[in-house]
Amino acid sequence: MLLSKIFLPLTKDLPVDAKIKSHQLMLRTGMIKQSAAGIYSWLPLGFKVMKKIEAIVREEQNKIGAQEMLMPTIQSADIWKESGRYNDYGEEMLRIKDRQGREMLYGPTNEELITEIFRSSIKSYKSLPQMLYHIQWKFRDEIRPRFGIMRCREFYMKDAYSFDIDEDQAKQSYNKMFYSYLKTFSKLELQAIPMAADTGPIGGDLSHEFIIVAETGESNVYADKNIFGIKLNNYNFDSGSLEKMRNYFSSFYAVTDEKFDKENFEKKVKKENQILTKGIEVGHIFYFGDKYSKPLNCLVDHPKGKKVAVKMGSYGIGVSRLVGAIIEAKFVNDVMKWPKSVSPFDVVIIPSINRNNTESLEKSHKIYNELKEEKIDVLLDDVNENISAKFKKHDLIGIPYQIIIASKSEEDKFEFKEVGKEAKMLSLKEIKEKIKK
Ligand code: 5CA
Repeated sequence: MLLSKIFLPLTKDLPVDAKIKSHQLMLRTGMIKQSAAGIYSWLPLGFKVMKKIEAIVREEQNKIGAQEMLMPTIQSADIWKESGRYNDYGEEMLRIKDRQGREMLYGPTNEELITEIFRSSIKSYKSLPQMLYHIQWKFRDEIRPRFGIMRCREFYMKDAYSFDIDEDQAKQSYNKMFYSYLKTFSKLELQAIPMAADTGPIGGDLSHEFIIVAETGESNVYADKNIFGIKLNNYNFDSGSLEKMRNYFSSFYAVTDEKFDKENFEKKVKKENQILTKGIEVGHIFYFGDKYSKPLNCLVDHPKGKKVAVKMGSYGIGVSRLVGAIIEAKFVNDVMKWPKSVSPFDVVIIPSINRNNTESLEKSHKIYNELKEEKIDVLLDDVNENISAKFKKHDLIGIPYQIIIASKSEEDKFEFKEVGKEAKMLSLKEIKEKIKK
């Protein structure tokens, strides 16, 4: 695309009320625009990044056999009354009445709705296990929405739900999801550490938060530094190896505030390995057995004859929060570099343009067309401004590869730069290979 044509409302000023890097960068590069407290519109640049993150999340969910569906954002209060959470959820739930006076709500999560869908169609253990997910907007009337899309009221979440006949099988589903989360975050070039967590309003007795370390995170993190060095192998999906993998992670101390116990931390982790830092929660998984299936009467025939409540878990990833979390992790010394997997463009061409010389712009258009033919998603900065202003702007937009064209560039070699590295003179063929790798 041509930069002069796209909707990219860049601002030069540092937004006054944006306290953290990601919020500032997203406003300055026109990725989002606030429409009400804690509610944002996603403009083309931000939307493109979020959709790429969503695609990676989807791919990794599908790989473990989770099936995508879509539930509505508006739910009936009736099912929440059946589970007993309608009152418990408190003021975080946005409650609405329709014209007939029926009580509705904007879903903050979907345990009740998915259980209701499941109970009306699945009757036998023969149809188990099942794993369903959707990627949908949620609303939580947070008391203090802050940090832009990191803690907002309307946000985009992947939520998955597993259904199994007994606890052993359900733990296997939990472990698959645990593994899938590690894979997902590593594709996003993030190191997300699974930490034993409190279950809060979702409930249950087994839960992990996936946390990326960042000074601006809202969670306090206490961990053994060795957990950061674990290499993720390719595991088989047999129960033994996945359980071993989760136990291995769990053998290192890593918790957030609610689970922190100073005495235990000091006893289990050598002084030199103790890490006390802050982190951002990008995912959270729960096993809660029959907490919803029992009150909602979601029963299936057991092989031994009687009917039993299915054993369930739920698994969330903050898809919209991840956009901010990636910025917190990758925006260093005022220079942004998106991971290639989610960058809004593969490469940007930056010609040095001046009024008397259109040669570099013409050259740039030629390269632009050639790259497009190869299905490379390329941005051409055809805006008429000086080169140093352009560089400053691209420090923020964060496309990982730049091709810099000066009017006196050689015919067949171009200055190619990976952000954060030395520039090199390469042929177009070599550039294409680098980008596609
Ligand atoms: N039903 C469960 C799992 S599906 C659930 O709702 N879990 S959660 O409450 O932990 O949310 C899942 C993920 O959504 C969190 O890990 C976080 O990344 C994201 N999230 C939660 N609240 C917000 C918020 N206010 N703003 C942005 N993202 C949020």
